[in-house]
Amino acid sequence: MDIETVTAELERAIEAGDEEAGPAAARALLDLGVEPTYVTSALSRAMARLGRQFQRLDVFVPDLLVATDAFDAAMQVVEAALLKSESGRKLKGTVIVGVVEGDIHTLGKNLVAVMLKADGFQVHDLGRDVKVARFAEAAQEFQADTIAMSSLMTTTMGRMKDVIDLLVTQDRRQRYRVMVGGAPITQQFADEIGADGYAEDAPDAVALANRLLASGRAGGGET
Ligand code: B12
Repeated sequence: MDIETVTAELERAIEAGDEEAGPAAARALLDLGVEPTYVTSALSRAMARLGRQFQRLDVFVPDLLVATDAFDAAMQVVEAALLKSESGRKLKGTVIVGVVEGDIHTLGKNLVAVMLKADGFQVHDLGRDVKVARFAEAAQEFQADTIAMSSLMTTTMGRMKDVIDLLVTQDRRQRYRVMVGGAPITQQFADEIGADGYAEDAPDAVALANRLLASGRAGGGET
């Protein structure tokens, strides 16, 4: 089978929530020689399409849940391929990642975490529904230099500002580079809340983390 056909099969499998066909198609694509990021783009595309169907009430939460399981299963295959090249690399910086309080959308955050790891960052994943104070506490606990926050909902994106405000109150804001992302987040929002950077997808998140690292200083605004 050719790459195009298998890609279509992968996207179909994710949308249908097929936990066997999804990973099988992901594996087949890697065997055909595509880059792992090609597969993650296809996975994201399928989810975005499902999101639009959800908005039109063509599919419902249970459909999203089975699709999430299929996405996770396919991601395990891609993760193994992504992390294969990681071993032996010099560690870059330490990043804590998490989905903000009130939000349980984990797929994008997981993708960002894996790709940062694959690029040589040490990543501590705080999971989902992470309380505002926990971000600040974990940054200290893991001696992080970067805090990466994800939010998928307009109703939860405000928690990102709460975390930054808390760091300011604690007089610790300058110690960390703060990255934000997720479907409703924009560069303008990132600027408004005083984050150091925003990226639209996982590959851009990695590029951003490297840019912030190369800027040679802790947080406080990307120059
Ligand atoms: C799958 C899904 C779910 C699943 C989540 C399962 C899971 N474990 O993640 C389930 C079924 C649980 C769910 C529940 C709900 N959902 Co929902 N969900 C989605 C859906 C369809 C896809 C999200 C996704 O996984 N995308 C794929 C990933 C790979 O993409 P991504 O998350 O955008 O991440 C990429 C980038 O954004 C970026 N990125 C992400 N994080 C970060 C972080 C940093 C630092 C950086 C730099 C970049 C970055 O890189 C990622 C990779 O490229 C979206 C639709 C959409 N358009 O996003 C709705 C959506 C987010 N959900 C929505 C809603 C309303 C809900 C519910 C309230 C539904 C309900 N009635 O119960 C609940 C809320 C639960 C809660 N409290 O969080 C709305 C939100 C609307 C809003 N208010 O803004 C959306 C937009 C759907 C819609 N069009 O209405 N959902």
